[in-house]
Parts: sequence; structure tokens; C-alpha cells
Amino acid sequence: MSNSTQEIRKTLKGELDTMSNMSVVAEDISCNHCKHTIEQALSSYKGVQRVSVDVGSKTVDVDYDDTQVSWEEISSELAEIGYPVS
Ligand SMILES: [Cu+2]
Repeated sequence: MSNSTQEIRKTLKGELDTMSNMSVVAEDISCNHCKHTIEQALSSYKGVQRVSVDVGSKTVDVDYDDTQVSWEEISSELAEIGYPVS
């Protein structure tokens, strides 16, 4: 393996290591309006890379960079807009 390949791998790993994923159930999710509200609110957060709400399973799935935003911030935002998570 060449040095440059090793360098690239290290860089990629370094970036991936700061990404976290959380998948939680919010019982108050009931329709597409809820889905839209949550996705809009969370995707405006710096550091949130992807947010996906599944209405059927009432699940909020979030990919975020934990050097830019904490799970505490994300979950308190969810509670604030009316979707507390356990
Ligand atoms: Cu709804």
C-alpha cells in the first residue's frame, strides 16, 4: 500500500468517526405533518446530516456530527416541538 493511500484512508476514517446515528421512537408522531415538522426542525441544525421520520413505526432516525451538535440538543429540540423521545 502506498503512503498516499494510507493517508487517504486515515482522513476518511477521521471524518467518519465523528458521525453518530440515533434512532428513537416518539410516540406522538401520527401523520405526515408530524414527519414534516420534525424533519424541517432537525435538518436546520448545524451538524445534522440526515433526518428521516417513519410515521408507521413512529421512528426518528438522525445522522449527526457529534463535534457540532449533541444528542441532548437534538432530543431537547424534539421535546420542544412536541415530540418527546424516551
Ligand atoms: Cu401528525
